[in-house]
Amino acid sequence: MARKKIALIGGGQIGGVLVQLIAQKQLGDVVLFDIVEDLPQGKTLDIVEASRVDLFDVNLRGTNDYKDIEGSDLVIITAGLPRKPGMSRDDLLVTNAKIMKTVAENVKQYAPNAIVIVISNPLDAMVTLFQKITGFPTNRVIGQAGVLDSSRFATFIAWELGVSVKDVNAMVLGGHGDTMVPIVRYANVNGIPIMELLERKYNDKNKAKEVMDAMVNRTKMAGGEVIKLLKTGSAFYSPASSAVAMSEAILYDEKRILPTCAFLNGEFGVKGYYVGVPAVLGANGAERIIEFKLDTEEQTALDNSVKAVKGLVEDMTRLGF
Ligand code: A3D
Repeated sequence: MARKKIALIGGGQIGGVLVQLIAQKQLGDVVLFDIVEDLPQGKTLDIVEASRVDLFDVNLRGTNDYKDIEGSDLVIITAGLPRKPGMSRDDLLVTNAKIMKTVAENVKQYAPNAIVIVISNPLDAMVTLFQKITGFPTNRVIGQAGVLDSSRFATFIAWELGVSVKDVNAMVLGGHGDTMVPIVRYANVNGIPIMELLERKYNDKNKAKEVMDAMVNRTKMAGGEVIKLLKTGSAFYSPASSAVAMSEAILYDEKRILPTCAFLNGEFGVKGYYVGVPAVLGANGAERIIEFKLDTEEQTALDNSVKAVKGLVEDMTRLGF
């Protein structure tokens, strides 16, 4: 079987880590595209020179020419500016929409059959724009946000309970903004509900709720917390890992259920918008949305998050994108 071809559009912080992870896992041959001359060539050269040490053997190529992404099976997009301290993801809308427009036009021309994972922010709007410009079927255009947001939530829960993060299952739905919706009711440690464990730990229902609320809030603000510490940009290791998990599910047709920014056709009461929901990821991209019943509070929170996504998409349309 021929190796898969993976194009990475954007050779910045996330793009670089993506190349390294994909190479180490030998998921396929990589073409790293960036508009900055020599940057993607330098990054791929640096990474491939570790191939003897890391024992991987795939082709890595840096380019400033879109033609080189021709025939890619998978495209991951990180082109665009990241946030700086004090900025919201929405502040990036105009700049990154302009960038996404050229990216989408070129991916449409050179990799018309690819499955595409968008990471650029504001995420939900950028996925929407990419799909609109390319006209690709919606199952082939998805966004990475929920895998990372859920992993952040799981990490905080593991620290709080003093258990291995490997045993924590927690999911975050909704748009990738401050209105995202960590689902507390189904969060568990190997099947045991988190709230029960917290109530046992504190022997106090109110205290348990207070602790959970703090973890939910930290999850929602987790991107900003990293930016404040880094000062020059936003998180890049964990977003790259998250996109790689989605890529593996797609390339190996794993049918994993991962929180994915996917196009909804009535699921969860949302029609015609990209929002974070659990989706089955396999060889055909987002093959199915997994719907489940939300309680009133969760549905209200999701509706509120969808409202924020709609607002952003409307702003983008008004601005001519
Ligand atoms: P950064 O290190 O600045 O890399 C972005 C790269 O895009 C740079 O190398 C630019 O040269 C390149 N670029 C700019 N314009 C173009 C263009 N027209 N065509 C191709 N490449 C171009 O940023 P980063 O890697 O840290 O972040 C990339 C994006 O991901 C930003 O928009 C972030 O906000 C976003 N992000 C998303 C998440 C999610 O979980 C959704 C998390 C973290 C960052």
